[in-house]
Amino acid sequence: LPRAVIFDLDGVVVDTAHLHFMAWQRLAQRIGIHIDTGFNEQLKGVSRQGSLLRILASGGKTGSFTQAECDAMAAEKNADYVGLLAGLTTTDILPGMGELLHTLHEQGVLTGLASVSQNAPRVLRALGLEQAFNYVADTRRITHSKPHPEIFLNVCEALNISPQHAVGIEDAQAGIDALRAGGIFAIGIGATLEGANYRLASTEGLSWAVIRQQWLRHH
Ligand code: B16
Ligand code: MG
Repeated sequence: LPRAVIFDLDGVVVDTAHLHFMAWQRLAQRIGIHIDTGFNEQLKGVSRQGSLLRILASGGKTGSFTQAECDAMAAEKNADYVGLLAGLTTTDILPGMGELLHTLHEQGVLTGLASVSQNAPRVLRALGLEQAFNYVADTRRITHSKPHPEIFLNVCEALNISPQHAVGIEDAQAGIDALRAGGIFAIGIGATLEGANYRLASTEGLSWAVIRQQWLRHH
């Protein structure tokens, strides 16, 4: 059986994608770029700077701003996003995820968090989950973003287990690709993900029993 379960944050433990989108949309609008919710799918799991570059590209504005202007825009979006996070409470934990974390601890299965969000500690605090993980990846120490496996391998190392003994849960294609590249059993949340070992439409059906069953089916 797996010895650790590694969670992505946004889209797996909590849904803040709509808040990221609101903040990006306001920023984009100010510089004359229109983005819609379909485009937002492409921003999931992508870092702050990476997201800004994709938005500029979508509006044909690649190279239109200096690095200082880009930094200012990213900071503006983040201030807006942090303001929106103020409304976040324990009721925003996605269905089943509080129970799953609880069961894993009971079963002695280690838990890790592999989020690229620099706001992850703040989000965990708002959800009352700051003590819920055995290890939370420190984004400042990660140099390659997903789909590179670095963040997941970093969590495995910190938990002192090999990737073959871990399960990862992701809602972004870049995240699934990162898990596969790292040799970690990948569970995908979302209908359109490719390459996951097992896929569910939402977190609702995800439990330790399901993880165990899928693990045994593949091992
Ligand atoms: P921040 P995850 C990701 O979180 C989000 O999916 C993505 O939309 C966001 O741009 C990224 O974090 C960076 O967030 O601006 O707060 O550092 O899915 O890796 O938990
Ligand atoms: Mg995510």
